[in-house]
Amino acid sequence: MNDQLVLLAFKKACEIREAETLIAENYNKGYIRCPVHLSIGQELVPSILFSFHDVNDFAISTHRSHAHYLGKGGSLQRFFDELHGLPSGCSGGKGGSMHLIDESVGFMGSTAIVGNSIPVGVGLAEAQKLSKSKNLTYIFLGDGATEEGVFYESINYAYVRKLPCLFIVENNEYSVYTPLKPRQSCLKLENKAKAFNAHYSQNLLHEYKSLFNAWSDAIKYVKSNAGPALIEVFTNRKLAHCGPEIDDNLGYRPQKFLSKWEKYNILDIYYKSLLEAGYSKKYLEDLISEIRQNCTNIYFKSEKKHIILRGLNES
Ligand SMILES: Cc1ncc(C[n+]2csc(CCOP(=O)(O)OP(=O)(O)O)c2C)c(N)n1
Ligand SMILES: [Mg+2]
Repeated sequence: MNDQLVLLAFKKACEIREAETLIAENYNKGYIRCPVHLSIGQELVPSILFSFHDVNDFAISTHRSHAHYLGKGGSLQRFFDELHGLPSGCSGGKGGSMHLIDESVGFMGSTAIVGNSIPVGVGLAEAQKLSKSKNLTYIFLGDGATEEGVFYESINYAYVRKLPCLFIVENNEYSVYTPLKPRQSCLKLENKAKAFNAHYSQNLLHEYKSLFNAWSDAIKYVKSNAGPALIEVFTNRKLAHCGPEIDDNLGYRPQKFLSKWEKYNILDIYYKSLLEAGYSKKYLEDLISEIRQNCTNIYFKSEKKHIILRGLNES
């Protein structure tokens, strides 16, 4: 991964963090009426997705899909408009946070029912294969979704039909408040993926370079007609499962777990690497300010449109 690609990934990660922070900061005004599952802390996967940007690849995602939509290159304005229920939103303002789509960049949709978009992704990959496309389909899911029967049916079918599917599992170790152990008899996703002959790799502590390499290998693998690949990325969501709050006071995640992830903030990791690569602190700080300003302008444009459309008074 050369320095330009690291810079690109850093910029995307900053844009996603900023967009999510704006939503969190403004949510309680009540202008966004849909529930939001924010992915602050989980920007590694979508930023690496962006470094492999190809609008002809497809992607599908879950209830926590903002970052995947943006990482696939989805329009930021239409995203904020969607959250504000506007007709100019990416789903016409009728879907909200959990039903994002931007077909122009291959982001083919996200849905609220855990596991339910997985077979849709497999179907998209089958269509690619049948039409002799050279592209692939990304299927984004969480650790909880690997407990749905359809995950196993889908990965099996993808192998049997040798479909170009790349499953990316963001394992934040929680399904709402429940950790992995009381949920799963076999904790190793590696064993489960390999049982279905999927090519497997994992990323433990936000090592972005090794994720980039694993991602590149997985793309080559699925494009070689060998069947699906699965990358498991351990990560951490910083906020509550749903909504803009920090809920660490509830105590469902051990302090040791939270402190561990404090050390692996992906924005800090990228920043440090870019400094080491010779980019100046001023250059990086200016870049962050520019991204912040741009996101802020776009966000408040949506908010304003919402206020006008609904005839509300500004709070
Ligand atoms: C079929 C189904 N069961 C339960 C729910 C309620 N639910 C919404 S998100 C979620 C947790 C999913 O966990 P995971 O797949 O690990 O994703 P994360 O929220 O950690 O990103 C649950 C149980 C649902 N939406 N759909
Ligand atoms: Mg999870």
